[in-house]
Amino acid sequence: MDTSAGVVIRSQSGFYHVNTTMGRIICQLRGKLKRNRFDGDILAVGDKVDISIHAEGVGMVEAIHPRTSMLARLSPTSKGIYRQILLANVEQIVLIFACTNPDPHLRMLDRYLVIAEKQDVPVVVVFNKLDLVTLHGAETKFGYYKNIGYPVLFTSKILGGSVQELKQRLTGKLNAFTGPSGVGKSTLLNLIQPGLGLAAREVSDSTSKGRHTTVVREMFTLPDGGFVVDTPGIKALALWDTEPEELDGYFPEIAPFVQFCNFNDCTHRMEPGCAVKKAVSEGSIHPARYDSYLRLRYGE
Ligand SMILES: Nc1nc2c(ncn2[C@@H]2O[C@H](COP(=O)(O)OP(=O)(O)OP(=O)(O)O)[C@@H](O)[C@H]2O)c(=O)[nH]1
Ligand SMILES: [Mg+2]
Ligand SMILES: [Zn+2]
Repeated sequence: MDTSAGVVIRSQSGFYHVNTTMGRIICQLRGKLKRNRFDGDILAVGDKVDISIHAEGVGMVEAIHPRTSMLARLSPTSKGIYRQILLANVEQIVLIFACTNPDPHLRMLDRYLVIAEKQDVPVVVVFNKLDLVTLHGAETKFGYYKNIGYPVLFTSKILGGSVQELKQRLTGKLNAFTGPSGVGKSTLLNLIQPGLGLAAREVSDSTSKGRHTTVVREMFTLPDGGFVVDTPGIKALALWDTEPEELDGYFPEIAPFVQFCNFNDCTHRMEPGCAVKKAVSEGSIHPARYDSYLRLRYGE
């Protein structure tokens, strides 16, 4: 019997397509890997695995390599909270929102950014549907993400905009495309590689109500190298295991000010001598970001 290492490129109802040097092998999970795991996905697209090959093109997943990162969300089920892994070992998160129609939910964008910062995964922020607004208007409204240090691209299926730059930024990496429904994720994938958006449409997740067994996830190969996985928007905040004090570090423009607060345990709300509040009033920290920070930290 042969053994091989590979990457999970497709997952559907307990069957995993694993890319190996011997081609694509369709695998199931060895029973021992399933034991005592009812609270979340055991294996996901992007996972690196060791497999045994039993017949032509068919095998078993024997071991899962430790993950370097993951994009996940928490779904409530009748048995409790289930951790659904949208993409394991993600190397870049592409956050797509529309300039308008639908208007971007920037607090949701900030939550994604925190998830990415926590895992040290680079992000590209894309505002699509530029044709429905003016570039000047879009830059005034959303440009502050650039000042924080995130790459911000404005795109449009009609005008193009920064579609080519987006394509270049995807090259050579395992990318997660994510963002709310209707913002143009599939459309952008089609612009990058005709046919990709259509393929991705089939995997877009309409079962966001906590069912997770029927979802197909698949990794698509990009023309110039690299991969992209279209993932559903995360409505529920999947910020497990995050201590409130940790948050400082996940807001790159807030973090540098914290050391200058008067009190070591400053909550950055009402203390005198709070350097964070001062930075907000002086314009170094955008008020909307400060608001997102407070909501994440104190649930306000
Ligand atoms: N005006 C305008 N409309 C766009 C643009 N990009 C996409 N659309 C339209 O927006 C709608 C949604 O586009 P999709 O690509 O299906 O959006 P999606 O993000 O893949 O949505 P889900 O698959 O539901 O998550 C479609 O009617 C598109 O034609 C754009 O740049 N400008
Ligand atoms: Mg889509
Ligand atoms: Zn403070």
